[in-house]
Formats: sequence, C-alpha cells, structure tokens
Amino acid sequence: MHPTELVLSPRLRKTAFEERVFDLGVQSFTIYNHMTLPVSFSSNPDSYQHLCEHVQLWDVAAERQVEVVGPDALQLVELITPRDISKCAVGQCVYAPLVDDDGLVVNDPLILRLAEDRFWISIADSDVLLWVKGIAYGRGFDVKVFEPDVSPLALQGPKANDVMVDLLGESVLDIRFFRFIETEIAGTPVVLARSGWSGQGGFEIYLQNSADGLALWDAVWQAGEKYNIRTGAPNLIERLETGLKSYGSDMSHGDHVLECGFEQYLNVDKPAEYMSRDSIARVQKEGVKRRLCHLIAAGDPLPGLREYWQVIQGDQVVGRASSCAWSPKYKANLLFAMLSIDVSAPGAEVTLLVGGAGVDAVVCDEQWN
Ligand code: THG
Repeated sequence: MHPTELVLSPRLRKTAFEERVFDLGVQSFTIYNHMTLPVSFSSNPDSYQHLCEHVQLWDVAAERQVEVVGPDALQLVELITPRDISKCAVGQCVYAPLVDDDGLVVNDPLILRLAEDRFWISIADSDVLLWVKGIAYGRGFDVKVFEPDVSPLALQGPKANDVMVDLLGESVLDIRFFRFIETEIAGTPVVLARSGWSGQGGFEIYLQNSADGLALWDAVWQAGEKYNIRTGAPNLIERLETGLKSYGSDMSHGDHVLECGFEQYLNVDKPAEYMSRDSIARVQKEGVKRRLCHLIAAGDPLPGLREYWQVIQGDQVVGRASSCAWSPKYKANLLFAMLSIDVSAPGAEVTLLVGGAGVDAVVCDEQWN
C-alpha cells in the first residue's frame, strides 16, 4: 500500500462528530456520500474482538438521509423500489434496494417511515438525492425532496442495551428490531432505532441538529464508560461474518437487483407502480447470469483489496471477488464474489487471482456452510 494523506477541505463535508473522532485517535477514513467516514481506530481484528464483546459508538453520519415528504411521498418511494413500502408502518424501517428502470441497483438504503407522508431514505454511497429529485420533478409529484440535517450515530455490540437502558430506562428495550421512536438524549431530539450495520445488536441514534453533535456523543460516551465503550467503525471482519454487503464494493449500479441476493427484500408483485417491474419480470423469465456469492479460502490471511480480484475456473474468468477478511470465527478467509451462475452453487471450486498468484476457494451458502 502507498500511505498518503486525505486533504480535508470544505468540499469534503465534515461530520457532526468529527472533533471526537480526532480526539479518540482516528487512524483512517474513507469517503462516503462526499463525507468522511472513519474506518479504523485500531487494527481490524482488535476492533472486531472488542465489538463482539463490549459496545462501540460509531460516527456513521455519512449515511445521509434523503427526506421525501408530501401528499405523493408514498407513490414516489414505491416507484423507486421493488419492495412494498405500503406495508411499512409509521415507526418502522425496512431494507429496500433502490432499482432503476433497467433493473440496476441504484443504492441499498434503509427506509424509515416517520409519518404516513414522510420518509427518510438512509442511503449507502451514491447520489440518491439527485436521482429522487429528478424523478419527482419529471413526474410532477407533489413532494419535497431534500437532505435534512440528520446524522446517525451507531451504538453496536452486546452491551449496547445496557448503555441505552442507563440513558433512557428499561422501556427502550420495548423497541423491536427495525422499529424506532422519537425521543431526547442530553436534551437533543433524536430518532432512536433498533438497527445497525453489524450482527452484534444495538441502536442507531439519528441526531437532528449538527450543533448538538458533540453533546450527544458525550452523553452516550459517558453512559458507556462503565461498559468499556470504545469508538470504532463498521468492521470488515464482522460484516463478512454477518453477510452484510457494501454498495459500491460488492454490488453497484452495474449489477441487476436479481443478481445481488436481495430476493427476500423484494415484493415484485406489489400493487404499486415501480420502475423496475418490467426489467425484473424479464430477467426472472430469462434467468440470471451471475450471482453474489459467499466464498471461503482456507489458509493464511489474504491481503486487502484495492481492486476486484479475478475469480477463475480452469482458464475461464468466472467472476470477481470484492470483499475479503480473515475470520477468527471460521478460521479462514471469507469473501463476497459476483460469480457466473454455473459456478455459484455451494461446493463449487474456483481460484482467486491475488497479485498474480492462484488461491483456492470454495463457494458456500449465506451461512458460510
Ligand atoms: N444504517 C443506516 N443507514 C444505512 C446503513 C445502516 N445506510 C447505508 C447502509 N447501511 C444500507 N445498507 C444496509 C444493509 C443491511 C442492513 C442495513 C443497512 C441490515 N441488514 C440486516 C441483515 O442483513 O441481517 C437485516 C435486514 C432485514 O432483515 O431487513 O441491517 O446500517 N441508518
């Protein structure tokens, strides 16, 4: 790797929590939705171990919100996803891929329903605001589409419940998975959801006024001190073990929604109009040519990826690997890879090309079996 420096200027938006992230010794950032997103404060294995045993507070403000509000809000949100949003209750969030008219994945956000006619699309890394504004204008919808001043913090790990109970009382445990309430922490209004980008459980706290960012951070941090709270970031090892795919790496606008393993999040026969209906029906009929798969490669830890690794079988290129980490739980390298459909069944043996060298790998199911 070539160590280099990221220049921070106003064009690279800062988060509401940046000062604390620097105070706590951030080691690296990535860029996400034109903002900084902390990546590491210690080694990946060290942070993974802590996340699985204790509790971490993450600055995930780069998960921006696109607010859609107004009489046509539901119609607009229905149009951009094959998931049935009419079934999403006020106070609920759903994981709903955004899909264009060619069936290609535009983003894979959570969608929160704040009121019958008000949604937050909590986005991964792509310019959803411009996409949705364009559709609203083109269709003449009676809605407002804008980016509100909202910054999510994630509190993740087995002790997240203890921290939140100390802050807000036992009743926070009544919030079910993927539900949220509106409340206050340290005198600042927040949306508090049972969600987060790890399999370790916890909450997401949506700050609604950047000026209160440090006060909110400090209040949660103080409550976490007796539970050995640390900061951290979405963890590569943990997300591979849990099976969380990252938009822009594992799938992107080049991939059809039916190739990405999203079936359980789609309601392709939903009553509402949506722009990917015809493309999805066509690909369902023809069958998909590729599929996002889980791969295991035994042996020593492989390096990180700067670009996709080719996956071959014999002398044929059969896919691309996009994420890789050595898992302490499975004692092997776990990978996500988009593979040709004829090598996508569990048990298929393939070869990864890592810096010119061949590494054996086996396709497995979504539980890494
Ligand atoms: N939280 C919030 N916004 C986000 C993310 C987040 N925006 C960007 C990105 N992450 C969106 N992608 C995902 C992908 C998976 C999940 C959440 C956001 C997730 N999946 C669970 C799983 O796969 O086990 C559960 C999905 C379900 O059952 O519906 O949590 O993290 N605010």
